Amino acid sequence: MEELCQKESCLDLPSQEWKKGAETLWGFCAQWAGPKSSHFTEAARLGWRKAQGPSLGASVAGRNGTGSAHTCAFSPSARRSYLCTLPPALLSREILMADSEALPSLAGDPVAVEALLRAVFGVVVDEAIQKGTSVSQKVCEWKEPEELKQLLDLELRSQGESQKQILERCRAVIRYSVKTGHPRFFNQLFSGLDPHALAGRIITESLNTSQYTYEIAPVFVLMEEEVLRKLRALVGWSSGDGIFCPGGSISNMYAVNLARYQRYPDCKQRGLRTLPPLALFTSKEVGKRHRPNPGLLILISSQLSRDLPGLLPALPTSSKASLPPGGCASFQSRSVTTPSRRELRFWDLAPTVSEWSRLMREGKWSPRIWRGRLVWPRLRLTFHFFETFILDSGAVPFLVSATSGTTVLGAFDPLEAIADVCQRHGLWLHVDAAWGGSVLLSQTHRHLLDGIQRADSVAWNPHKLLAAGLQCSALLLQDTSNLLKRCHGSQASYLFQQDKFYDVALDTGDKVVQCGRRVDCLKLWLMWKAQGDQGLERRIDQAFVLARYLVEEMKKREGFELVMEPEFVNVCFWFVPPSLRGKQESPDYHERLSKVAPVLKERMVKEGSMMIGYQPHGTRGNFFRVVVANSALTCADMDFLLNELERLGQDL
Ligand code: ABU
Repeated sequence: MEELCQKESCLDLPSQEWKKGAETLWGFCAQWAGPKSSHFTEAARLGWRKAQGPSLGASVAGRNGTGSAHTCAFSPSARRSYLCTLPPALLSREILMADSEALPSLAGDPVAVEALLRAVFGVVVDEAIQKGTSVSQKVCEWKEPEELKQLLDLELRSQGESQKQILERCRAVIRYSVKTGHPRFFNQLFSGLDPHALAGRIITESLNTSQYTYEIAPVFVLMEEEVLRKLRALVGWSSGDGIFCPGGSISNMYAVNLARYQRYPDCKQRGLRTLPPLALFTSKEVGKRHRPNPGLLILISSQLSRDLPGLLPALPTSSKASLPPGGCASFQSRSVTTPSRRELRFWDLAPTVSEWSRLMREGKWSPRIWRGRLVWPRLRLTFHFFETFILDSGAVPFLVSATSGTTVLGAFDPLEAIADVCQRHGLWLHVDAAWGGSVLLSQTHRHLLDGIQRADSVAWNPHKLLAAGLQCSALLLQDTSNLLKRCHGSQASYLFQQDKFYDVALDTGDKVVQCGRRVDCLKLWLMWKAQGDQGLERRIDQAFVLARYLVEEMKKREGFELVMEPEFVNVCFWFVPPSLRGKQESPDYHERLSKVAPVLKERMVKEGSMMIGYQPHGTRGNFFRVVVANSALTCADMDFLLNELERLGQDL
């Protein structure tokens, strides 16, 4: 058979790929030589039949219409293939195909594929899931970056690796990754591992489709619609729209874009230069700088404006190019806080007064408005100030973004009061409930979000407290006028043909600014099916109970000082080490206390015993934030946390 090789080109073909190669080349030859070529037909038939056999080679030969011969041969026993005098285009395609010797392909060796995947799943179940969620194992295995690079052997090489090596690589990836499903992982607003959600994620990855059209994602288009309907119902809406987004910040930016488009529907055609300066109110924790009290800030946004041009894909390139750097006018970013309901005692406008004073000196603000407006720390008056300021500055207010569950302290803005202001002034009300939205499932605690039904849009991340898995971030809208599609649609003719054989309203791709979109609904849907509303509600309530348990236990111990009574499942506190106890009056007490959390964090991570986040917040120095989110947690884990902090900090 190998005599057929004309030595013009000899290619290595991996054993696992040889059948696939035979099929592929057979297809090329059939196309090129024509199926009627007797020489080709016979050889191809022979080759095809033999290609199915366990050890024999296959040969395909033919003659094209112009008389130039081409020949291909496969020799599985020698694990080589030869192909000769094929057109260069075909040759280069074959070279690309034949250059991968690492993994089995589905077509080439389904048995090897199955063996590989079963082995990988076994490693995942053993290492990532069982060990990864066991308190007898570490939550992380810290390595310095240079050492980790060596351990992982990250370089990508021309030669592929064996299945055994690949499995070792999977083990190493899992070993050195942080186990976010571990009961001692308190570091982020997500934690825990829901098996049904994970099953959904595995299926999603295996099916590998994009959510943009019904034709390629029929199940998921209908499922997304149903999941969003369920989330909207919990908000309190019987109709509306929505979309799963790549994260809460993107959901929030969508809301801004929609609010602006609703107010200026011709902005896509006319460009942003034609709009007046716009102003919005948003939760101060969206901003870069954090102040003592989470609440609202007025952000005349240079920060936000950086994000907006990316949300206008439908603008003609020329008008995009002519836009100012920001989508909202180029104002300074300034904040004024209002208190959230539990934090009125922290209310202090003094720093803000000096900022506004500077604006006044710079002629950006009328003194008339300045006097008599800022000094009262009362929500209504502060809003009155906002309104007056904005109107006087010429900026057009268009949106308020309130927060239900701030990132650090877990505070909830008073939505009813904010909704009153929005209603009075025709402002779009967006609620960033990325963290706190899941509380809507709890009959006991959903009052924290009273008023959310009055919002125009809501961002809610089930990947956080519900542990649906990253990412699962819903933007929910009360709108029923197809605003999402009108605002973001670009009518790509290769995806959204209007003469399709099914109802094209099912195609969701024009609701979003991206093109391909991950399927994020299945993991949530499957988990919800398994748990029901009741199971999910129990999880939320349990998290509140455990957070309260942790707080009460802290109060019994000497070395723990709460930042505030938690409103949610964020428990914020200082660990006061023995050397600082009773020294509260020392001038350097706060400075020294602020250094404790980073030291303890390093110790816990290097031991792998637990992970807790810390941060400064406004004028407060570093403190720990424990997020009680993992549904596998028990009181014993809370006790462990306190004991472990005491152990790690006993010499400080
Ligand atoms: N989306 C902000 C999440 C930050 C955190 O997990 O702490």
